[in-house]
Amino acid sequence: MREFPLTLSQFIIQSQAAYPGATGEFSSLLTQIGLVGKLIAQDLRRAGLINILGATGDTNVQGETVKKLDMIANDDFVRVFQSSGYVCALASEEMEKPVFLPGNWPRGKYMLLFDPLDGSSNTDNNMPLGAIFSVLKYDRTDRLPTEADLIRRGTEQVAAGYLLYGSSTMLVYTVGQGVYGFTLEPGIGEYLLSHERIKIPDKGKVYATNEGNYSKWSEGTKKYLDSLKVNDKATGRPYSGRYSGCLVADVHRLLLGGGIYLYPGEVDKPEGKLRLLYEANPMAWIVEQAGGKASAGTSRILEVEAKKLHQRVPLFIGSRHDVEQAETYIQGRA
Ligand code: AFP
Repeated sequence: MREFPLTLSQFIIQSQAAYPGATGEFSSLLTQIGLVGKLIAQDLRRAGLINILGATGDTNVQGETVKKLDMIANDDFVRVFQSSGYVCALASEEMEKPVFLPGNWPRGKYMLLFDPLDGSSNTDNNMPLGAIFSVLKYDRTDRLPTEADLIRRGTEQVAAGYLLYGSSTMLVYTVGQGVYGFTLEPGIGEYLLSHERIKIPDKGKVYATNEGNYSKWSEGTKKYLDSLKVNDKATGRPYSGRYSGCLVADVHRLLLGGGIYLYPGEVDKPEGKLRLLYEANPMAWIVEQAGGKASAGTSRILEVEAKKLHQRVPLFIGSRHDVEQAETYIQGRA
């Protein structure tokens, strides 16, 4: 009989069997993420042909120009999950306030936080894009959730993952039992298991960062990046620079090949650019589950105290050795 890789649904059902108490609601939530991925991948394949490129002229809560595809991706997430019956709250980079499903709507015990289109500056030039999601559980029955219920530490996530729209469309996620990657087979419209138990190399030879910001970094961060450029074969240096402008694409590369991605704080923006709840936390959990590390420079990302929904945080993420090296320089211990 032909050997066929497991589909996402088959894998989730098999994994669910390991949780006797599982209701299937959680499994279906992950399948719905896959649906959103198919919808956006479809739009991206034709982006140059249909009028969804260019900016809407609006700006999002971050004051960034919103490109049409950002809003299409955001609407796809909201539309799919509003009618799914699996969630009770949705929070997005593109929405100042969360969406709370009304009491009379089909609701579930999960809250979904997401960046619907990561790397949106790549929209017009056919470079990689992604989406990042984080799932929290809400099991109170005495009241509906509020914004405060969404603002939780990364250690409280029950699932985290990303969609990568690259040469192929991938869904990569963890529920705390390792990291699994699925590749969309467009011919049959199914995600097939392609990367089982992803393990990030303990040390890499690639760094991903926007060096245009170098002059705004702390002395420790500058010294760290300078150290990666020293010509010393014994320690595998110099590293190669690879930066796509899309966190998902850059971290995916590191997850498979090792290395470090850094978006440091800056002198006038110590909190950095990336958002804690729906970018750093989910990517941090995935990388830790793959054996890597994710730091804000002086603390573990997953333990950073969240205070605001769109809170920003510096991010150093990737191979354990590389992140620890970065921390040594940043903390002045090098
Ligand atoms: P956009 O989605 O606004 O393009 O931001 C993408 C991102 O959050 C992350 O995916 C990139 O690694 C980083 O920002 C790129 O930021 P710079 O353009 O400042 O390097």
